[in-house]
Amino acid sequence: MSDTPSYDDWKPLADKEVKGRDLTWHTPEGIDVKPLYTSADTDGLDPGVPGIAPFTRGPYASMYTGRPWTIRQYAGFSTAEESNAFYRRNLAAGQKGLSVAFDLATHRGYDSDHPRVVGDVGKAGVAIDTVRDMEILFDQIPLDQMSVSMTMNGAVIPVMAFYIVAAERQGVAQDKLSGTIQNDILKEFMVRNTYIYPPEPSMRIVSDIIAYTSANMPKFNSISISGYHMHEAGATAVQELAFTIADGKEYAKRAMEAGLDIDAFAPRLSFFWGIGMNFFMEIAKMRAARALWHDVMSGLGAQNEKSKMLRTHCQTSGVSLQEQDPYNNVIRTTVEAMAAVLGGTQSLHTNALDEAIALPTDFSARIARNTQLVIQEETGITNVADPLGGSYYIESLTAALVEKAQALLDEVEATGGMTAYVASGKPKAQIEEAAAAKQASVDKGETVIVGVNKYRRDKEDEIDTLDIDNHKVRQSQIARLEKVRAGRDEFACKAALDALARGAAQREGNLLALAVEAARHDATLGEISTAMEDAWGRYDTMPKPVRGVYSSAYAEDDRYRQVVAGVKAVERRLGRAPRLMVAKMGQDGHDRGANVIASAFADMGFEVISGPLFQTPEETRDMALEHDVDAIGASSLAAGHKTLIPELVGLLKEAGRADIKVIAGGVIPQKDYDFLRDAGVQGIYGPGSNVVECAADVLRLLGHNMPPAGEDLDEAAE
Ligand code: MLC
Ligand code: 5AD
Repeated sequence: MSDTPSYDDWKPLADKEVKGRDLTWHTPEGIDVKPLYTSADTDGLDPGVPGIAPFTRGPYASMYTGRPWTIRQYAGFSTAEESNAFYRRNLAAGQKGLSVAFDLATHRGYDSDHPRVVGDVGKAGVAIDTVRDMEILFDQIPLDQMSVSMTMNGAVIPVMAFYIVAAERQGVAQDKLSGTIQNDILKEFMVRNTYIYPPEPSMRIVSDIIAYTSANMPKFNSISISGYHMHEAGATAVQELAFTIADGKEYAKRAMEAGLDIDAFAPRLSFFWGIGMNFFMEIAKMRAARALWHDVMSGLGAQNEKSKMLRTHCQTSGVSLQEQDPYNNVIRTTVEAMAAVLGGTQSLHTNALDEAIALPTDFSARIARNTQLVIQEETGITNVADPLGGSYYIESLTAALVEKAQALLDEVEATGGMTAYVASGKPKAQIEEAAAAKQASVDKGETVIVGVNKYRRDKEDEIDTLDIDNHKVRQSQIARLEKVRAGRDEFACKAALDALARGAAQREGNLLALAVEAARHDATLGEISTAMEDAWGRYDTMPKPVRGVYSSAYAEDDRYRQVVAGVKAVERRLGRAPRLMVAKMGQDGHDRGANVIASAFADMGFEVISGPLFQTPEETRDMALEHDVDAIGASSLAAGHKTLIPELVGLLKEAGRADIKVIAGGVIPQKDYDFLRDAGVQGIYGPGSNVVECAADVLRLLGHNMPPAGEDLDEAAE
């Protein structure tokens, strides 16, 4: 073998070709990827075979040669009737499993008639208030045959109870139910933000659900431990791996502390990854995760091999998709789906091409689904288990990720586990820092996004998007709520809710068992949530955006320095720095964009006031007046913009402060721009906006004459 050419034989040839340029790729994970891998890199790295510990190559022996992954498209919008019809159309066209997206009112434990959720009902998912809604959602879908995933974390107790009772009313016993409940609260406190209660009682909910399902629902996955949302919030692969595996370990430990045998529940713990454009990194991430989990569960004393076998769902990345030239998104999703499949996923959602603007239409959902059908049925990829196993690069990258993630896992462990680590705010700050660095790299054109910061079209074509009339959905939900309340045995319902409230306050009984009883008596989602909220309160946090990432990334950038000089000029005129409030109104907890804006504007010299999540327009107004801000940037990613932002503009006018400029950013379809401008919104920034240019625009709004990009810096200073 000694005469086989090696890396050292190759290196001088490559150096000559590229004239000595360094070809090492320094990844955001801190891995130095070489331009070539050879057999020398995989010495001692034989990953074994699929279906046998440590399962690096896949949980099942036959993998897709035996059964392909489940095509499971996440969906839900408007009413239960409309979502049910959408599900049935999709199942008829080749989808294999269901995955329910609930609206934000439901996520946060509010009935549709609650005053805080006027802008949210039916918008980002389906509105569910009672068992009746759940029955309609699954009408003509036999729950003993269809596996159902439900993405629910905050209001997980009422939603699970409604699902169980809706099945009962279909004649299906609990032990026949198969599916998954997300039930992953730790990542909510880090990135997704649809928590309701403080961390401690929230962790009790998680273990009560694990206890209930392991006793009564043997085919149901009690949790979907999710890295996806960290990925979407900007986490590197190492962060996503380490924090997610650490979350899983924490849940397992809590369940064991509650007296459960690890092998009774661990086979039904499942995972969920976000899959972005970094093709090989994502494949290696999924393989590394399986090896790490095997190790963690062995360490906790699991005996059953199934307890140590990581099974996962994947979703292609939403943030990687763009508003500009949206058909490029089909290509991106295909590449990401290939990574998920080559990484060995068990279940997959592929995003629709209109992702950056709205929820999928029938048209965009069909292309998204067909992306999977084509890979499954036309490419031959499913004919070999783990076809990339043994690749020098893949195996090296897998090992590098295991090593880096293990180091971060050790750090978490040294802090006392993930609950403590989350409470320290460290993981959230680390992820936000990675997100800000990534945004700066995109803004500077170092990270290329075709059609956005390179090859941008002069004029974009409009595409049809889904529009939901939330007022109409809300009216129909309120009508059904009234009907359900009028038809129930009020006395029995109240008794069941009281029992639940006692169970929550006194730490007795299983909360899900108590809620199932209340659901049988038609208690509403809001009532079940309130019964527990009365005992524990609602949890609030204040955002703490990171500082300094932009200023260091942009230290040498002329346009950035021009804007900084402009801010200084405004500061001289006002006698203080210009003040921007970054506001999040409604139940939309997506705060990556808001945090990036807050941190970049602060770095450029603005005084930034970050409003808390979940404000009403009144609360935003009050805070803006209290801090006497010059402008409010309202960030909206869940379609509440047409209701909440115009309301805020009106409230400022009423208060005699029409001078406070309101700008909007986030997922806002072009077709809504005129509506918002007519309502008095002075600037709108969709996905793909350059943050430095946004700041230049805000200065212009504040009356500062910013020279266009490229003009002389000294001129800009005054
Ligand atoms: C699978 N099986 C095989 C096999 N492959 N049997 C023989 N040979 C093979 N090759 C068997 C399995 O053992 C199992 O049976 C059955 O087939 C189904 O396979 P599975 O691997 O369990 O697949 P699935 O049922 O699809 O479950 C996948 C999962 C699950 C374990 C990852 O947790 C899941 O579906 N998760 C989806 C989560 C989701 O959709 N989340 C959306 C989040 S959206 P048995 O008998 O062993 O069960 C979101 C966005 C947001 O979060 O923020 O709102
Ligand atoms: N229907 C379909 N997809 C949805 N997503 C979120 N809500 C819905 C919904 N109601 C997808 C998007 C988003 C990710 C979190 O999930 O792709 O980016």
